This record gives sequence, structure tokens and C-alpha cells, in this order.
Amino acid sequence: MRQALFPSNGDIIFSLYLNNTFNFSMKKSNTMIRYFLYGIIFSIFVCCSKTLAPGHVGPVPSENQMRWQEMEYYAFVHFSLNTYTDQSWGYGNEDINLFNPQKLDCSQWARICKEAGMKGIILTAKHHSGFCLWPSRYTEYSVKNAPWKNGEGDIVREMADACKEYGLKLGIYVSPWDRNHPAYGKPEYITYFRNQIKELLTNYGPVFEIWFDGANGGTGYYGGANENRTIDRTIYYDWKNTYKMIRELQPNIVIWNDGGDRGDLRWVGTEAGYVGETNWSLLNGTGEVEWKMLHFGLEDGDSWVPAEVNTSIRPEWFYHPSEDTKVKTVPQLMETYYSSIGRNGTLLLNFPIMPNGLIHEADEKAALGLATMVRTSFAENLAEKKKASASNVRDERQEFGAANVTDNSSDTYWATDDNITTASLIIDLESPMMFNRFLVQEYIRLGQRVKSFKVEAFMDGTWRELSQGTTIGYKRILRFPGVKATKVRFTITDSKGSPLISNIGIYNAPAFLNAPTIMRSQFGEITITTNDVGPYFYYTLDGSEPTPQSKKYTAPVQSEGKVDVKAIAYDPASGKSSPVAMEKFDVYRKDWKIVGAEDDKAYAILDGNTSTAWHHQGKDKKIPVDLEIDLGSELNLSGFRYHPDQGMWGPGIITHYEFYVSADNKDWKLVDQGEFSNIKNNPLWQIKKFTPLKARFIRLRALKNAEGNDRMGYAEIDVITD
Ligand code: FUL
Repeated sequence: MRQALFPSNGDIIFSLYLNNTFNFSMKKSNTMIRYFLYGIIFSIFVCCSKTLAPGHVGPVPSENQMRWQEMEYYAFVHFSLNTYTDQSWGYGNEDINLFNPQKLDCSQWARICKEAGMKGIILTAKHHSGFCLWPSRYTEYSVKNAPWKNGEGDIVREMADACKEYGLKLGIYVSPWDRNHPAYGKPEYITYFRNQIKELLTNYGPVFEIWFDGANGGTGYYGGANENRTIDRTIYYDWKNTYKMIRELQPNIVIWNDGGDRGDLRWVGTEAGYVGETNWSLLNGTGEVEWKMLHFGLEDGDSWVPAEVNTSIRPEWFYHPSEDTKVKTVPQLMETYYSSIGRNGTLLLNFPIMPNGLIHEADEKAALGLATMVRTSFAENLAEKKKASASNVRDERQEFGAANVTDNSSDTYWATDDNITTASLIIDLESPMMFNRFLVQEYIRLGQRVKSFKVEAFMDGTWRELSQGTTIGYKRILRFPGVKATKVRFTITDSKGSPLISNIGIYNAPAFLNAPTIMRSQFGEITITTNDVGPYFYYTLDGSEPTPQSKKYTAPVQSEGKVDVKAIAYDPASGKSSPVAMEKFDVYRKDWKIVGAEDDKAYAILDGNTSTAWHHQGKDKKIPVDLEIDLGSELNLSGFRYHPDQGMWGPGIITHYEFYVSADNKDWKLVDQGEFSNIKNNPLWQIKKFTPLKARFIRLRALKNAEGNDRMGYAEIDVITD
């Protein structure tokens, strides 16, 4: 962990000044006069030069962190053996013979990333299953023993070559947790782990980022031991020495680590694609990091540890065919853009690779759609080269003047005098202009400073507030309803030190409609809603594409049994439609009874709304905890779905389960068991399939939750029928 703390230029000059001026009294009188004159000259020099550059405030980014921050947007690709088993986390015993992508083409991945405006790709060289996408010398569990290219293939090599071809940077994800390796949990594994890192950082050219996942330890195959192995992630990996090796091998790398040491970058505490609106690029170098700190950073943190927002273009990280209709829409991705890059973070967007070795066309379309939307939203900076005037300019020197924020250069900045922590700057748009976005950047090389600010527009002879924000950092984008104005005033209302602003942008981004939300209650009532103001909805119930000629939604629609609902929002004034929202509902749940439910609160788990949840404890407060439901009639069951509490790291998230069914509520049959992988960080629908059979009663037995207690939480429970 580097704490890039160094004295400011001002400090150095001032101490030289003291040495020179106070020593002169010791000299003889003639030399005293000479020195006195020197002193005056030096004082004049100091007075002028003290303003040359402001000093830093707090920690500052290293060159590597700076280079990384300027990349802004880059890709993740998740591909492994579990792509072939429809799993989120491989257990470590998956059959190597399954790995045989027929059309693997890293150039396709790189082309899409390039066209999407990304600057690099981080590849899952080894995920938790331990399977290696490169022919590692240190394990047999790699591509070298897979049928793909008769064991002659190397995906890391192909990825590195494709990155080079498309001018992208290469990043490596290598999971510390290895569910295949026999020595995982023992000291020998660390040597193995380091050897693998060495291979990856030596043989494939420059690597811009290395990613150490936070999931560490638990059940696994472990060379056949099939057991639970826990480690203390803060000490087991001896990160200090591992980092030393990494930095020697790749001096320009940045280290992402959620596994016990802070590294150069931080996780933001969620995989849903957003960081706090207040986002300090600071943390403390040592000590506990609570969720709050990950999400918002720490105003007075002693180290520069900026935020990287990682999320997938689909709900899950690996490819699951059931998610082909769940690819995020352009408006959803745009929201992610504003909530990551627009909030002083970088965006790491994941593509799950299909079993054939390609990115799905729906994912490509969504990523390119986002790129187009970003390009059109920020096509014309109305502030560029416009006249700007500030309430205070550092020593009134032009080189720190307000014009630096509109000069399209990230090397120049507007600076105020050192004692200033509130200041404002007006940009004259010259004629009335329409706009709805405000972008601002601090000159972070000298530290992150601004604590709060507001934006106003001069309209009809008065200043009206458009929006306000807290931190700025590398980049902050504010959104507000479109206005027409001649002048924009940006006011810093509080700052840790004198503010340094390198860039301001004013844009008029095109409006778009979000896909609506479709829900169905326990009693079959379908509702369609949106947060957008005013659009109409059109829908179909048979899976066909909705258009403004389809049925218009005016009130909740009653449905029975299985339905395939699709809906759009439509704005007649602009003629614009939203992307299509899709939901498939299985059997009707109106006769379902939650066994032992004391009141109606329990029925929150059947209300079709994933933001309402119910929690309960087992009999005698003991684990396991059973949830039993009478389905009201016998059904042909082939699976179940569980949605955990959506609250951030919500309580009672079940991680390990057994699922039983019964025809008569007496004889129960175990039909499925296992883990809900990665459910804490990514609390989504968990879909489990089993061999179809008839039953009327179901029991979800919770063996363990994420907190290790006996209180289980459920947002929704559903079954899958044939
Ligand atoms: C998580 C992992 O457990 C997921 O499988 C995925 O790799 C994601 C990026 O990080 O913590």
C-alpha cells in the first residue's frame, strides 16, 4: 500500500527561505548588508514562486493509479469450466473434457470491447474452480488437458494477442481461492499460487491490473478431500510479499484486492453497478474496512484507494442460457455509467462468454448501444472554449485562471488562493442553450478536495439552482431536467483545501425511456410500472413483441397459470419506445399456504415483489431452518427459485440448502442440495433444477446463511413446473 504523501512545493520553498533569512544575522556587517539584499531578493522570489503550484491536500494517486483512472471503462470476461455446467462457482471437480469451445475467438471479444469504447479487458485466467485458461506448468487442471485444440491451446495468450491487435490493455483475474487444489488452506498452496501469478505476469506482456477476488475458502473438491476449508484471508496469502513480487514483475500494474489487503483499488461493496454519490478515493491503509467505507470511501483516509465499479451485462458473471432475455438494457447500462464513471469510479463491465467461446449477440448489442448513448449524450460540450470567470483565482495569475476549465486540457486547472474553501465560477454560454448534464473534474494529482457543490443557471434574470452534489474527484456528472439558459454558475460550498478544478462540461443528453417493471402478485394480478414520468405502456401475454399497437395497459391485468409477459413504455409526444421488458411467470400461486406462518407478513415472499422480504428462525432457534409450503394441489415440479433479501447485504441470505418435496406432507424426498454461490455479493434469483416429479408440498431447508446465524430471509420463493 503506497501512501503517496510528500511535502508540497510551497513547504520546500518556505524552509529554504527560513534557512536563508535567519542565518544571516550571524554574519559580519558588510556581509550582513549583502545578505540582507539577498534576503529581499529571495523574499520577492518566494512570494512569487509560492503561488506557482498549490501543494497537495492529503494522499494523492500514484502514476499507476492515475493511468488506470484515466482508462475509465474496461471489460471483464468470465469464462471457465463452469460455463459448461451452468454454475456460478465451479466446485473444483468439474470434468475437464467439457472444455471444448468450438468457435472461441478472443478477437471477437476484443473487437466488441474496442467498439464499445473500452480501454482494456480483464480475463478470468483462473476462477474459484481452479481450472486454468492457460497451460500452467504447476497443475494438470488446465486447458492443456482439455479437448480444446487437443490441449495445445492457451486462452491467456490469445487474449493478450487480441488485446494487442485492438490496442487494449490486458488485465488478469486469478482467484486466490482454488477449490481444486489439494493443498488449498496449507502453506504449500501459497508457493503454487505465487508460481501461477509469476507465469501470468511474466509470459504475456504488460498487465495493467490484477484482480484478487474476495471469495476465499469454503467447501470444495480439494484434490478429492471434498471438505470445508477456511482460511484467514488477511494473513494466509502473505499479501505483502506477494505484492512485492507482483510489482517487481509488472511495475506499472494496479492491484485490486477484496481478499484481505487493500491493494491499489477498492471494491465498492456491491456488484449491482454503483458506488456512493459521495465517493472519496481514500481509505485507511490499515484496519477494518466496513461496507460503508467501500461504498463511500473515507474523507480523511490516509491512503489513495479509488473505487472500481464491477458489474455484469447480465445478472450473473458466467453465461447461463436462461439469462439470454435478461441482458441489461441500454437505459439500465446508462444508469450504471452515471453511477460509476459519473461518480468518481471506473466501470468494469463483464461479458459472460458462451460455451461456444463467443460473446452473445444480445450482449454485444447492449454494449454497443451503451457506447452510442454515451457518445450522443456527451457529443457537444457547450462549455468548451466559452468565457469563464471565477470569484477567486490563485494570486490572480492567468495560469490558474477560470479559463482552464473550458480549455479541453486535463493538465491545466483553475486554482484559488490557499485559504479559500468556497468559491464560484461562471461560464458564459453567450446565447440561451438547452442542457441537462453537468460534468466536473478535480485535478486529483494534488488530492481530492471538494466536499460539496451546487450548479445554477441564469434564467429570466435570476439564478436558479439545478442540482447539487457532494464529492467530485476525477469525474462527477450531475443529471437534471433540461433547461435553457445563458450562464451557468458552479459553486463549491465546502472543500478540504483550496479547490483545483481541471474541467467542466455542459451537455444536452437525449432523453430515453426505461423498460418498465413487470410484477405478478400471488393472485395473478400483473402490474406494469416505471419511474419515468408520463409514458403509456403496451403489453402482450403470449411472448410476442409489444408495439404501440398492442394492448394498452390501463389497470392491473388478471392472469392465470403460466404467462409470458412483454411490455414497453411509449411516449406519444416523442414517438419513442423503451426497450422491451420481459417476465415469464410459472404456475399461479393463489392457493399456496406457508406452513406455520403466523400472520400475513410471511406472504411477502409470494407477492411477486422482490423488494419485500420475510425472515424467520427455526424451531428452538436451531439450524437447519425449514420453510414449508403447501402448493394447494399436486404439480409436476422440475425446479425451484429463491430470491434473497435485496437489502444491501440483507439479513438471512441463505448460502447452503437442501430442497425436499412431498406428496402428503409426511414422506419427504430430497431432490436437490448445494450452495447458492456468490449470493451475498450478487443477491439475485437463484434457479435450481432437478429431475421432474409430482408433489404438493415443498420444503426449502436452509443449512447456512451468509452471517452464520439461524435467521433466514426470503424475498420470493417460486417453483418451476414442466
Ligand atoms: C465475485 C466472484 O465470486 C464471482 O464469481 C465473480 O468472479 C465476481 C467478479 O466476483 O466475488
